Amino acid sequence: MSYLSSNQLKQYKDHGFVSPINIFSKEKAKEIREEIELIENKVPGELEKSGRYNAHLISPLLDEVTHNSKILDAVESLIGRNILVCGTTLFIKNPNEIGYVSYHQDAKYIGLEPHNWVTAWVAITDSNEKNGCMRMWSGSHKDNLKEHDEMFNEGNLLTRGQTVKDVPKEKTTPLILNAGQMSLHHPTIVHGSDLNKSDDRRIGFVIQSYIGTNVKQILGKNGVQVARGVDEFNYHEKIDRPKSLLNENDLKIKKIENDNLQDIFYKGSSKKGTY
Ligand SMILES: O=C(O)CCC(=O)C(=O)O
Repeated sequence: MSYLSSNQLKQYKDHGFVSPINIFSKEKAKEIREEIELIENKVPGELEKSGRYNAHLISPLLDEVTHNSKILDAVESLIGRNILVCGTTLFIKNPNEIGYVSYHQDAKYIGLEPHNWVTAWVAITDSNEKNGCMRMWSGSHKDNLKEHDEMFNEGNLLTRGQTVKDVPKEKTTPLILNAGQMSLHHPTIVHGSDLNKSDDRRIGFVIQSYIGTNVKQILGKNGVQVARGVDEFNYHEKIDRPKSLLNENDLKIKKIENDNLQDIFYKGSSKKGTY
């Protein structure tokens, strides 16, 4: 049985994404935002730059999101019943800051093979054209991996500013989400996002990614958690779920995981970017 409808499955197959999908209430999203902002206030810098990865390891509410049964039902429809959480990223764009994401394919630099995985972008605030929602180049997931230039440009939220050239921006689809909704996107779809021109933050919590247990990390190593089913391959080290908010040991685990991730993201690059 598939939890996504046949229309949603067709959307994913034809376009490379499914959106929007209702996950939790606006009130729940506000509670999660408050936990993120509490972490930012209590431990300044903890969620900045490379710290924005794997916040689910120190925040019980973000951990709850990664194991949310509605999200996992949708993910199961695309990658099967045995599901691992392989990492998360907070994509936060503050008002009046330069922050955008150049057009790229996740599969180009994330090291996860085969492509039996999917990325869930969960809106913690509303995400729309004014505040720089994601934009998808529909159907581009059907092509091979494309050349990416490394631009290292200021304000680019990607580590190396990986950029696919000649994307027809006027043809890209904005993924407009209310807080509490999510989109799912394919490993090879070309996507990016513009500046936040609103007067509030845009916060996306991205499970990047949910992987099938048959998926290997070919560029380094990632710790994982079993989200559903059984891991019959055991390719990855297992990491614990957080014991409490900002638990000292969990903070150390997050740091180790994020150092490993930086190694993956900078593999083969001669230069280090800002993130
Ligand atoms: O949040 C954004 O604007 C971009 C996120 C992204 O590139 C991704 O989730 O793969």
